[in-house]
Amino acid sequence: MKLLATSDLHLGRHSSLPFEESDPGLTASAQTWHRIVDLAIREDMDALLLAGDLVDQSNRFYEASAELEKGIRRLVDARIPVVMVSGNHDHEVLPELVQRLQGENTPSDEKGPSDEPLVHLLGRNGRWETRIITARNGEQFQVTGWSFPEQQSRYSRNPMETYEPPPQSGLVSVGLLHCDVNQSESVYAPVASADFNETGLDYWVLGHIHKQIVWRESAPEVFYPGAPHPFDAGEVEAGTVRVLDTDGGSSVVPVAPIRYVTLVYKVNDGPESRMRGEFQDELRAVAENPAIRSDALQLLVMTVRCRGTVSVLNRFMEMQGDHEGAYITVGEDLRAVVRKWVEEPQVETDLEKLAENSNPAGLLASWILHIDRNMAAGVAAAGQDGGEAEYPEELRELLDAFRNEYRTLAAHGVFKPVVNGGQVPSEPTAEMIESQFRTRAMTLLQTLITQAEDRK
Ligand SMILES: [Mn+2]
Repeated sequence: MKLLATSDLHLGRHSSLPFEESDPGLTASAQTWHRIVDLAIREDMDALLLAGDLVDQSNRFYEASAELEKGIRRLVDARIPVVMVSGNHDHEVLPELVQRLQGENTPSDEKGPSDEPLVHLLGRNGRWETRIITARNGEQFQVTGWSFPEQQSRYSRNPMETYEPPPQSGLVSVGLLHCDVNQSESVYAPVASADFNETGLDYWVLGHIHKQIVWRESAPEVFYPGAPHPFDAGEVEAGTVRVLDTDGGSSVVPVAPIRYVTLVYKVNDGPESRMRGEFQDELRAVAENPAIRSDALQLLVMTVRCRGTVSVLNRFMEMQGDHEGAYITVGEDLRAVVRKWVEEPQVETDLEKLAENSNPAGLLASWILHIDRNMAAGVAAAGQDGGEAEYPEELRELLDAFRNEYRTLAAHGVFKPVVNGGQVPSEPTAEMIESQFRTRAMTLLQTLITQAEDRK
């Protein structure tokens, strides 16, 4: 069996863009939802598993629910069962929707081999429930799920406390849960990753976190598939669904027409046309990345961290300045737009060697190396979902001071509104702090080196 797993569609919500977009459909998560339905039908998926927050709270009663219903009806017509639990955004609308579909959730053109419904909402009102489902290919499998109580968008207890392994059936078994893993203070059904270990199931499909996270590889395989449609620049890992092949491994399939990407770009000196050409080649390489590449992809929203010497960066940024907000053609049907340029000047020197000195330049060099190592290890965005990045005491203190400074400046409206669709976030991300601190440290280091050379 092939089971398509996803969550957190937040139908009704739009992706934020740095500039006016002529095609509003591109930013709507509904577009991605219909692509998921197309994929399920085209690739003969045997069931669709949905782990909550399908409809965004703020738009729940109107067109968003209608889009969900349209897609589910198409799946039902293709005889693909849909199994879901509700999350903290759709706890009110899903019961209503499933009720509406009841009685008509067998295919519209022909009656199925049995009267078994094809649309399932499991674990209503915070009670665990197990159902045996007949997949599209006729095979049976078992799903155990828990839904947010209808009246509650917040739930501070751990739903796994009341979990009981379902009776052994010999069938492939899946758990569905919208929950917050390893965040014990969360008000969105906090659970511990270890809670899934002895649950007797084959898979756990979790919802709530928008990036893909695999908590356990097998027996059971426990994962957040992540949101299939990204909403802002913080969601670089959203944009995919997961396909579980019960006869062997699972795979990640990109589905979103829009992706947010952070690119670390080394700017090389040269004639203007070559500098532009190299940048475009780099964007093509991003689009070819298998984690991103798909026929569905239409727009890359880029954060570009430019590296190079101060003079080269100045030239490159001057060139880009003439084209602020311009869409860049990357390929047929694919464009890119840069939401933010970050200048990260580098000195033509061996940082490792410089860091061996105990003078101010050596100290600056060692801090820059620390930041680079953490960024390379992907812990730059620490404090969101990941652990804290490891820094020496004095650097951590400086970064904290830098963060406070940012808050004060943001509160006084000092920053140009260039991110988040015209909003300056009042709270900087760890990544913002680290890269801005790095830029300042590098500029200072450059000054120290120039002064030392002048003295020679
Ligand atoms: Mn949620």
